[in-house]
Amino acid sequence: MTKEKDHSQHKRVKINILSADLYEGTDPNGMSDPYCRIGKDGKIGKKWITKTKVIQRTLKPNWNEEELFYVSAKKQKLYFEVWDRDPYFDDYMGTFEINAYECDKYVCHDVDLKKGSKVTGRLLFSISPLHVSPF
Ligand SMILES: [Ca+2]
Repeated sequence: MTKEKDHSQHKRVKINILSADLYEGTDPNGMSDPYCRIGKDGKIGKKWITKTKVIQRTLKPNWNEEELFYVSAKKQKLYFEVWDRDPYFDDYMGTFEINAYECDKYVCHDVDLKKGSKVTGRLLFSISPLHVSPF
């Protein structure tokens, strides 16, 4: 058994989580305090690898946060989840999933966020591949 990484099976991508337009607030004041997190596991509430800052009292958060990820041929998907920050239990607002391994050029995505089959808003982000240096 070797623990060396096979880089031919990995791809590095840069993601900029730009903004969202959420259709329904989850707080009593009709607003939310949204943040977006990214996971490699589709199960809600499970593993996540990064999250944006919380933007308070808005349904149109502007995050504009950049992150670098490795995606592998085995785990190709990234799940974007938007949550509303609450004092005790954050409210889940919607998900978008993408096969990040197929990314081979810069693309800006404007996509539906979904909670089950219901469209709960839109998410704007960009993704571009970074070539891994062999050195
Ligand atoms: Ca809240």
